[in-house]
Amino acid sequence: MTDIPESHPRYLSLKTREKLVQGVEEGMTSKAGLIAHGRGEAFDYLLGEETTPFAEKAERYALKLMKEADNAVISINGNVAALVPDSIVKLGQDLDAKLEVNLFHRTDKRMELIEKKLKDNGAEEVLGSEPDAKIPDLEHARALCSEEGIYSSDVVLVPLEDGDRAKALSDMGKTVITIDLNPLSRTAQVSDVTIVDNIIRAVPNMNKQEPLEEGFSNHKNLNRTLKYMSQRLFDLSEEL
Ligand code: PTJ
Repeated sequence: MTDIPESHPRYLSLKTREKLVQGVEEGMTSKAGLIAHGRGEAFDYLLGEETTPFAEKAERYALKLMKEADNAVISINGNVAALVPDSIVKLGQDLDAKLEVNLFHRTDKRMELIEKKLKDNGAEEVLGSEPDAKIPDLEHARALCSEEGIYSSDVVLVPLEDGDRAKALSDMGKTVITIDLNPLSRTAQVSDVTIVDNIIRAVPNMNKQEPLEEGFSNHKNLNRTLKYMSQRLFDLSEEL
């Protein structure tokens, strides 16, 4: 890994990139994962690289839904495994949620490496490598899932998800929660709870927060997030 001095003004951002590059080198993260992250970074700039009050509210509402679920499942892909392997395992344990590896660019090798990464970080059971069910209306590999996990889940957390699959899960009647820095992505738009935050902040935050007990409207929350981004751009332009 490139040795990045802690004094570098973009230290955290560069370290995060390095984790993904390492994930690719180890074979866990897809090359497309690097592109996806770059897009996420651009949106994070608009948020000021901070968790907004709207993201925090969505995170806390997600905790409530997952706690109350009969079968909560967290879907893990190559970016999630590279960026937050420890805190996502902890979240699963705290919420009694199952972990399932579910990949867009699926190969047996990647499935195996991601499962190992999660187990190295304390996960006892990781679903996904022996799929016995399919998400309806999706082409072959992306549809593969486990009957006891994603297929029968009532609440599913799908961080950094493909819009098609998020929609298919929603069409199955599941409550879909996503973490996605792009509030305009198809996933962000079709989910029941959209956490517009960087996963490197969102998951550790969720480990610390209490479930939200007041009402929540995803539509209003997304709307406020977009206004927040627009206002921030406006304020920045005024400073120039
Ligand atoms: O490991 P795989 O094969 O399952 O592939 C995973 C990726 C992420 C490559 C795949 O699902 C993909 O191509 O996703 P998309 O369609 O590019 O969507 C990813 C979304 O996540 C985009 O809207 C990004 O803005 C957002 N995103 C990227 N990095 C982060 C993020 N959101 C939160 N935190 C991030 N660090």
